Amino acid sequence: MTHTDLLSTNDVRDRFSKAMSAMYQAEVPQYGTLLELVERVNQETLSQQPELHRRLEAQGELARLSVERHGAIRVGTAAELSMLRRLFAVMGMYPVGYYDLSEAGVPVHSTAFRPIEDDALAMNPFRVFTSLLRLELIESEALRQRSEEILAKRDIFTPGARELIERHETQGGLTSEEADQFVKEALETFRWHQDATVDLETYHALHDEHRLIADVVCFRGPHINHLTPRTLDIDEVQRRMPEMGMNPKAVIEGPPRRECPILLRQTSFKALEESIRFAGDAQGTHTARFGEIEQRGVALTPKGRALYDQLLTEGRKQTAGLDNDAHQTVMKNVFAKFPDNDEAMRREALAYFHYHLTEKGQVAKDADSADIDALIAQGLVEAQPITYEDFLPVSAAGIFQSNLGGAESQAYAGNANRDAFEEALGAQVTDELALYAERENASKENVLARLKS
Ligand code: OOG
Ligand code: NI
Repeated sequence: MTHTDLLSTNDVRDRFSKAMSAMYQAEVPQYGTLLELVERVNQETLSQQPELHRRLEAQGELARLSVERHGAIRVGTAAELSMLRRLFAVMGMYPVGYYDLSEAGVPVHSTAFRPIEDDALAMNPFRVFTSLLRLELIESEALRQRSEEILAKRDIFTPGARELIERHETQGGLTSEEADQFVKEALETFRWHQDATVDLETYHALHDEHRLIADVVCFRGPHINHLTPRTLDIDEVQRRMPEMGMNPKAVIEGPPRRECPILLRQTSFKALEESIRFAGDAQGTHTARFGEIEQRGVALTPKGRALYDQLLTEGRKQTAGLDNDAHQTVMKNVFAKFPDNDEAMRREALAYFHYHLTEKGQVAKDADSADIDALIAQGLVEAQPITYEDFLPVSAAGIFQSNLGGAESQAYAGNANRDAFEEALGAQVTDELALYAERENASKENVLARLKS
């Protein structure tokens, strides 16, 4: 087989994300309604803000807007997680970032499988937030054992998916026909099952320990629990959700609305109660699946992130129990300390930027400075914000909580254990901040080299 017969991993991911979206829209019709609303608000925002339209187009962000999605799944064992790592690699998705959610009372730790290279992100940035249940945090010894036994009996992958993952590994990719088959087989892992693998009593016992444990342990596979389109105006989508029959979570997570968006803002419509047939034929319900939206802004440097974390903590002390409007007002006041223009964020090294030559810079020869600030001042170089491609642990915990039935859970004393996560994964997770720093540096070196020649 020649190399050219093989499809690029970007194309496999693109096919998969579209198939996943179609499956989820068929499974959860409200998700289709959410997509419609987001599309409408995005179009309105673009026509009301021609400058934003121009900028997104110039940055190559417009084309990917409508394919922009992430999803989330939760698995129960190390074997499941490490096989998922191999499955996502077929689609050019690699584990980036470690997220500890135990501190927020959710007994999981997580990573995001996502594309890494610029061109891959630009083509289709589909990511899957993937959590591993931490059975060691479950207090009841009996329930922990019972969970382990149940999980040991299931295989969440089809034989066909396993075979095609191996073929990808030995062949260095898949042909177009193999990729279509792979997408079909891989989707089976993420499908919803209306029948649980356990009886109602076991479900209740696990559910009473933590709703999330029941969600991971009692089913045949890690059903996709939400998908997430990208919006240009999350406040407007949140406001209009009820008009379209959706019940939004109480508040938008993350930073407040700004002129220059930072990191990530998220909200969701709340998980639906769905009927389930339990072993022994008892009927019951389970609440797991929802729809989410995200609005992405610039990636922050460690310094910017420290300021974000500090202000978030400060804000959260004042927002308990507030409705979204009051919550956002508090956050806006607290975040007044975070400079709200690109140039200030760049000068103060709070955020990452991609440098490129302006039209004037492209024809300039032998620029007499190697100082990027001077070159910007001379109009030879321009800096564009680099979009944040990752997640936020406090926001993720908020999303989990509101879709697990609301009530805040107590923090687990267990806390972060990145080593254990990586051992289960069978690989190290890539540090997300290092990726942004590399992209910024490479762009800087590139413009300096081109101006010298
Ligand atoms: C994942 C919640 C986190 C996000 O966007 O922060 C998440 C889950 O509920 O499994 O998806
Ligand atoms: Ni999400």
